[in-house]
Amino acid sequence: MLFIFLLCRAGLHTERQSIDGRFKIRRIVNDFCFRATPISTGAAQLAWIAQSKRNRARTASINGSWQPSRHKFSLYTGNGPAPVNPLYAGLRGPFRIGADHQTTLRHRSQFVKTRREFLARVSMAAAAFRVMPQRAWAWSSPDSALRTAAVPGASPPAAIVFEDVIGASGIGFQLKNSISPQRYSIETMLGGVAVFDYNNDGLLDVFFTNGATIPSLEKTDSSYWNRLYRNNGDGTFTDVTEKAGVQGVGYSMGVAAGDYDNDGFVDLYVAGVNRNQLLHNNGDGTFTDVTASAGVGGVVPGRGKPWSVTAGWFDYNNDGKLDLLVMNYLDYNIHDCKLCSIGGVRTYCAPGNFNGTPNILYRNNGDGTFTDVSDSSRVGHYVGKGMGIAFADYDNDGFTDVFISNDTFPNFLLHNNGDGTFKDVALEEGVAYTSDGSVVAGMGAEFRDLNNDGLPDIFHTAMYGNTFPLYKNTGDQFEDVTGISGITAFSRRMTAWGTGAFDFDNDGYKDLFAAGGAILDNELEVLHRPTRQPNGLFRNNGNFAFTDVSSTAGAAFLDPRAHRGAAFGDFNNDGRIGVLVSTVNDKPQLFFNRTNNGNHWITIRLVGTKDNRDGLGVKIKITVAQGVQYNHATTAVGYSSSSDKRVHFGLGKADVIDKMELFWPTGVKQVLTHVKADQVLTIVEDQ
Ligand SMILES: [Ca+2]
Ligand SMILES: [Ca+2]
Ligand SMILES: [Ca+2]
Ligand SMILES: [Ca+2]
Repeated sequence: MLFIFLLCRAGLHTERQSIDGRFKIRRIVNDFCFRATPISTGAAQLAWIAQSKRNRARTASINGSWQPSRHKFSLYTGNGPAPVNPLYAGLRGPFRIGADHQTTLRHRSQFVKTRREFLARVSMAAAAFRVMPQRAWAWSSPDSALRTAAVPGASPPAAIVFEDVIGASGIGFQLKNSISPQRYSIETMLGGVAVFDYNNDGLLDVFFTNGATIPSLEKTDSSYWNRLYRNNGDGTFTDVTEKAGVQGVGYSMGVAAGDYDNDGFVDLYVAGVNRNQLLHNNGDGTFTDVTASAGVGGVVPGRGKPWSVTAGWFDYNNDGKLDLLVMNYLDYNIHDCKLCSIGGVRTYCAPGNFNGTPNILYRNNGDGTFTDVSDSSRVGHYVGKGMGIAFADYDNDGFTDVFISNDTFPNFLLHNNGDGTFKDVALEEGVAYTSDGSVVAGMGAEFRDLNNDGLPDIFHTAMYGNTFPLYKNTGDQFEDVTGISGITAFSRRMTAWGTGAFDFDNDGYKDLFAAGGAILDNELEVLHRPTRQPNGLFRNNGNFAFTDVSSTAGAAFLDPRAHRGAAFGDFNNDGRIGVLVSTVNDKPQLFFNRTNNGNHWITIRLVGTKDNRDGLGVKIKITVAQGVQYNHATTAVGYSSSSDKRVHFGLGKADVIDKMELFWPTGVKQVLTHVKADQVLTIVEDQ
């Protein structure tokens, strides 16, 4: 250890040789150094150790460093297939080719002035190399301006309290994964839920995805059915699964709710291991499986039907019709897959044992059919191991962008170019890796404005030993503010899946929820860590300062379980946001929010006319006496789950909204003034 420490002090961690023999040593040193090295002021370094896809035995590395004091950009590559020309395509300035296949490029002064530009250069070089990143590290400066917004001397706010009402709800659902002695990876990954109003009575209904028998992957009896429960409005729910015809097929996993045909009734897309399903809501309490006629079965040309974990609805081309993003996870075949053990005990394999699979983007043609545009949009070109999808127009250019949290793989931030194409800008925007350059096990994702500046921020859950990264959108770039957020202590010792940013105490700041649960069912036995874990709740104090308030959220909230998907909505329209959480091989939790602080609220139900009927993608800005707030309409939240499409704001002590501005994706701007608080308000898009 002392030896490594001395190497770090001596600066060997910036050693740029990439001869095979030294490679391992450097990686070991790097693994230590990025933790041991203090954050340097403004400097950014990034080492991208990569393997050639074409020849895995040979290794290429791309290393770069940027320091504002020197305005220097260096880029080194070496020891790979060395496609020199594509590497320098688009790069200006002098470069020289060194010995030992090492190519060196230096730029001095004025050329690369910002960290963002530096990262863009490295990203471009990596793309030219066609390499897969394995590890990177970077340092960024801490933001000393970030402080808690708590007022000195103010009394502490009332606790956010949840009551689990599942017992009296009449919901008898049990999530069934068919656990096997072989421990097939799919078994630990299920559990998506949806919260949506299928019958337009103003009450949120709930939908559960469910597993199937293994290895057939068929729902051989009713215990494997997906389930829909109608909300009766009195705290009870009625099982309408059979009447609605939503029992499902295959080993189901995720769900996305959206009215794709603009008929006023919300439809469902169910993603699964072997079958995906589009269920059209007929408006009479029944659904019809239209997967085949719509052309959205989830088949990737040349690959068959990969394992889908979730999907999301959004209008990427602003034509008023909801399009569908299907997220695929590992390249996995239950009949011919790797099996894993720890200490001789069979466990679920880590994702590193499998390749990723491309995601699919379906464009809505408006006639009940969809066209696979994965290739032309480039969405299918970015192959990761996605678990979370979240939508927001992070750069306010009018087109909805996509964040994808990848499992032990750099995240994607797919910028919507507005011309039908997307580009992954995660590295240069600063959300591919954490601030210490780590790739974490990205799970559920959220993409909303957390500090009320109109710029959507990014949060995602991860596994034990990682922190749950929190990225602040600065308007120029994202900055990892996890370290000053107050969530690290909790997140380092937890694994979490579902997540969401909702203002649970209606004080004007969106709080964070995380559904806890270990990945392995035998985690305690093999890793000596709790298998069952409680949920986490973090109160937003403003300025990215959060307080872990899990312990005061109610006894049921702390019940440790194998939690998975979570969906959010106000089940009884009292203005307080509740949570539905699934649990592997157990009943779900249905949390009604019992927070009692007298704060005001408003929930906005959008009706698009020119835009998509659900109003997904609509940005809303409200102004009250205490300040402004922003939110946008989306159902893709957390892990494999779908939340209420309605847009909720907590208003604190304000009982009137002075001004409400709505920005519809197709360009309509609508302004309302002096809007009364404490109501579910329907707003129809101006013609
Ligand atoms: Ca309903
Ligand atoms: Ca569209
Ligand atoms: Ca955008
Ligand atoms: Ca709050």
